Amino acid sequence: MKKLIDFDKEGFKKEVITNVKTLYRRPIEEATPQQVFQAVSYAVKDDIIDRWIATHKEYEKKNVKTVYYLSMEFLMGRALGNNLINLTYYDAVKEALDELGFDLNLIEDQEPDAALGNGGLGRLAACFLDSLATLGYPAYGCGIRYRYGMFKQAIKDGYQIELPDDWLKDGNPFEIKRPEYAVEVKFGGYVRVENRDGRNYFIQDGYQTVRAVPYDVPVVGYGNNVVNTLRIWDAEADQEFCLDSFDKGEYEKAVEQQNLAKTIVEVLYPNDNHYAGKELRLRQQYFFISASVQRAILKFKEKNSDIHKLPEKITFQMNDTHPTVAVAELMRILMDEEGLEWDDAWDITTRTCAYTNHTIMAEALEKWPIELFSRLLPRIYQIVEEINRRFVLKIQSMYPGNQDKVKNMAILYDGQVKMAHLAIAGSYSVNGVAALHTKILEERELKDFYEMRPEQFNNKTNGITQRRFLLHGNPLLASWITDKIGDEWIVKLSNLKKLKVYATDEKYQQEFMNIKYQNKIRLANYIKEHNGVDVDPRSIFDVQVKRLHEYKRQLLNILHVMYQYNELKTNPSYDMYPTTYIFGAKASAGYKRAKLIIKLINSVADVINNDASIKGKIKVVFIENYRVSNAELIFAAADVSEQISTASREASGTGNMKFMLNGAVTLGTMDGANVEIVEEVGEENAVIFGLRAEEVMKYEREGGYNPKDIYNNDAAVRTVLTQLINGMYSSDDPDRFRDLYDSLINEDVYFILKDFASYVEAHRKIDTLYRDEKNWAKMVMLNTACSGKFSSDRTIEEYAKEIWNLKKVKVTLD
Ligand code: CGF
Repeated sequence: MKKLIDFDKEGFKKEVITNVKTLYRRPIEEATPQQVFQAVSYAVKDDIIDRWIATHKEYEKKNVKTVYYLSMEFLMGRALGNNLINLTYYDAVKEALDELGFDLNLIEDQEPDAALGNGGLGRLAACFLDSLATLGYPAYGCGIRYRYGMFKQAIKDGYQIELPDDWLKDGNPFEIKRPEYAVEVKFGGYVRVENRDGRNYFIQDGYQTVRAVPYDVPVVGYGNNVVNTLRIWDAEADQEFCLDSFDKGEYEKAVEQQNLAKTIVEVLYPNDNHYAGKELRLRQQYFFISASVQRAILKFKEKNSDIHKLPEKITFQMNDTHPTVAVAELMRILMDEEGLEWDDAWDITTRTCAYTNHTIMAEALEKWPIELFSRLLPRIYQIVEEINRRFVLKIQSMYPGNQDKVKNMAILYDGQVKMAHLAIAGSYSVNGVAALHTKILEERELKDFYEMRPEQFNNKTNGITQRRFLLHGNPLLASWITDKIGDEWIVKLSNLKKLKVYATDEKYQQEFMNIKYQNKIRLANYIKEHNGVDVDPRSIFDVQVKRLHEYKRQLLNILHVMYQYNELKTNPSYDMYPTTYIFGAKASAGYKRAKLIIKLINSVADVINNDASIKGKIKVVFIENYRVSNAELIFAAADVSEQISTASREASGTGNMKFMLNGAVTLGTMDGANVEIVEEVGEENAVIFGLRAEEVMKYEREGGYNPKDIYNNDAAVRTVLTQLINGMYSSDDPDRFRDLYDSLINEDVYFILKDFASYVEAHRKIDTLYRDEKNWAKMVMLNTACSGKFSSDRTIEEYAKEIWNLKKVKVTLD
């Protein structure tokens, strides 16, 4: 691996020993693994700090344009290993710890995942931060320092149980509290208008206040001395105000403020692609947005005197609709605090804000009741009203008499504030996250907005960082690749195409497949340790790991497993390659059907794994508590990547890219970024099935299809469905899975039965392909070789050039 500067191994060892002593009053020999983790992390942080300071000095000297990536979620995972990788010290530190008698892998396992996110959207934000720092682009990630992150999942009797994720219990050695940058955020009260010198001033009174205090977490770029900042906000009660309230005898008010501060950052809402409409959630949104935008403006003003220059120095990139209140907050600051008139403020705002859409799922589109919104954020609501009034006038002048346009595009409609509409009205750029997704936005979901301003729309296909998901997660493959083509792929993933020539060479095929086999053994050991199930690393590892959502169709996957099991049991000549079906997924705590699907998977696993008569031909494993850290092991070990969402529903997907990078074959629908994966690797190196997006959308326009036709005509489907309600997988309660049965037979909103036969066919094809060892090796190697496009470095270059207009900065250490 590339060396940044010479690593002082002896000095590092001494520092670790000293840290253990000063932190815990213990000699290193008596330190617990957690204490060693803390001591090592502090030593690493020491190294990061100089680079962090140097980076910010350089940014200030050059007065650079900065992107503020505003996101409710940053699914960072563990920091230590990733920081070592990006400092290019990983191997050296491993050696140093060996000499001290510790195994770096075990020390890494001491670190809790920073799970401040649900799934794809939050992990994308984390990959983007890694790429921004690696490419040397000035950036802040802005989010919330949730006291409890994504819940820990335990499986009890096959059911998901949610446990609190107390990730800060032992402290976070990498973060730094910055009380000097604290700001005040106001909620509630009323707005008073004061006329001074012929101008109206809008003053919020009678409000509750919360002190937003930032914690900075370093984001280390790979081998370039750049360290950017993830700024996560904590809430504290405003002490001065509280004391004042006590003095005035307003005890309850003071207590209320304490409670508000405590609850606001207490917990991450565990919903992915689903909006719950809870008041606390809106508070969280305004809290971190107001704090981030206020702070960004203050920082801007340290170096710039003309507020009109804001768009030249800042872009606020809004990650989905969650942060879109930023549009109104920026307007508030520009008008109420900077004294600008509406037109001026609007011009600046709409050249500073940009919006990324991540989904077309109706249940994910945020709409707040006006009653709630205006009560909680009275001044912001006034501004939204005025934005809406002007926007509606614009619609009416462009489309006179067309009431449908107003209905479809207004920001305030039917007693609701539509956050996506606010985002689009207030942004200079609107992007989707894969080509197909952007096309659907333009042609269907956001058609009216696209027609109004086509130049505003663009596509930025998602990406993932190869530094975490290959260099750190799959060290064997990483060093094999470096051996073959050098190590530049770490920062330039398109170099992987140089591996194509090895894909037809038997010697290299064997090397590659041997690495896959080692990784399968590593995962098999993990499964044995965590699930107590023996799986055979020679079987096909067929994997579906992602959030549990009906549109992702884990149900289709498990129904197919049930079907295959039936075949094995009833047809003695049924020939199948031994396959291990691996699932990992968290379901939102309140999503009943998703939780029932988890129970079904575990129930099917129970029956099949314990049936000796099938001689281990099928194994089913549900990996508990799927998260970033175990994902790294899983991607490295997969043969088949299940990407089987109903076409049109998965905006992009990013797991699909991580599997491809690690040499797995996609078994998928033509959905999201799967389309581009197939484009890159060729249809012959993936297995595609099912309805296409246009077909799904056509059925939907025409009111769906009739699943009963399939039930009546396909005996295999009928058998599997009957087994959902005849107690085969729920002998103690035959009706347990009736809801799943009913949902399929009555509506089948996600076209599971419609795609079933085609999915069975796709699995047969996988089975045949896998038996042809040489061709399979070639296929998986080509998948790795063709995955270059899916680096988040490529995505970020596109954002930086086409949306943000950022310049790269070089950082040197004196
Ligand atoms: O964002 C998602 C993911 N579930 O978090 N959406 N949201 N909201 C999409 O469903 C994925 O398809 C997408 O890859 C991800 C990041 O853009």
